[in-house]
Amino acid sequence: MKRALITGITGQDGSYLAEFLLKKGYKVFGTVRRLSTPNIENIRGIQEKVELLSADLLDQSSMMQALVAAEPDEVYNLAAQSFVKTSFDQPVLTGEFTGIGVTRVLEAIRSVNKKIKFYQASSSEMFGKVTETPQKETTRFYPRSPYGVAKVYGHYITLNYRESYDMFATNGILFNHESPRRGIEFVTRKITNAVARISLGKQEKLELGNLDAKRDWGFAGDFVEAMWLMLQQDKPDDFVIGTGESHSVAEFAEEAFKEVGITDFEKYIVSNHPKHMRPAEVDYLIGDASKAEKVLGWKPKTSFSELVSMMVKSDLEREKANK
Ligand code: NDP
Ligand code: GDR
Repeated sequence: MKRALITGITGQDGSYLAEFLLKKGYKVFGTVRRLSTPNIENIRGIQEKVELLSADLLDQSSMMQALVAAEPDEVYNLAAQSFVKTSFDQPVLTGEFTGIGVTRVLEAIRSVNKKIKFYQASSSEMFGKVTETPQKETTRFYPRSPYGVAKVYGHYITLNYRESYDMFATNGILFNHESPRRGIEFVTRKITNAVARISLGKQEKLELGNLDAKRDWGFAGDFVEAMWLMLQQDKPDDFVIGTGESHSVAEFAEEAFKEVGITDFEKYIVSNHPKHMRPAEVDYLIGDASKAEKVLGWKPKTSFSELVSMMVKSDLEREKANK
């Protein structure tokens, strides 16, 4: 039986990946950090099937102990401060979690067992102010936020450990992926949650920032399969994962409101709200995942409209239950 350790198992991707690996017959371990109210909502359904270990990306020895306890064949480093807007408010902490944290995990692997395969959650935010469209593995990085800069560090330190210590260290450069488990602060979930509430008469307006930003949005459940496939290869490498389709925030909102029969959606939206504007914006991202298709045999399964519909339906159910 293969063994995997997931940092960030309580997050959106961690929970989908854990479910995916359990189905593949893995013994799954996940790290959780000490919080006053542990965030276990996403893994409630599989809590008895996974083993949770206490570890924090800020604490080197806890990462080492987690590796010693789990004895994993594969480590998926999904933990991070992952909200771009917050990275402008907490740039140093974001660097610690999202950047240096990667080195802590790599160092722990190097000390405990160099044969462990490592996956790093790199991001399309590294392309930032894009120098080429669509973006692929060779596209130059030009990050536009402390988060993006920290991810570039994480990306290159992963590459460096691959080359310096002959470790199986792989970067998955994933474009935005969403789901009903997406944190409520991210724009997609913020919209689908508001759409559900507005249609039920619980909310009047939706405050958003820049409606013109365009993203390549896929479904998280599809994307975790690509993470696993990357670690099943003979050699470590870097892969872009995206859908090859891009939509604006306004288009996402239009589609989501349509799902509940509202067509004049603009009247519910307050745009360019200063609270949600960023000091530097990423305007337009679209991924070219042809290398992943060729080498990994990976393709997205869920369309944009299926994704939006799934998220709106889930929020409607949740809001109806939350009287
Ligand atoms: P989430 O924000 O949903 O999850 C982040 C996870 O990291 C949570 O489990 C959180 O734990 C954990 N975490 C945060 N800080 C620490 C810390 N100091 N020590 C240990 N654990 C910590 O992110 P996603 O699931 O959306 O993303 C997973 C990874 O992929 C992240 O690295 C993200 O940056 C990256 N990424 C995501 C993309 C996306 O579109 N979703 C696209 C490209 C990359 P807790 O529950 O305690 O808060
Ligand atoms: P992003 O996701 O920054 O792409 O990072 P987010 O959903 O936060 O923003 C997407 C775009 O929408 C615009 N926007 C708003 N965003 C939020 N959150 N709230 C708003 O009210 C709002 N209005 C407009 C933003 O300006 C932006 O252009 C996500 C995270 O998951 C990262 O961890 C990951 O690496 C990247 O995706 C790929």
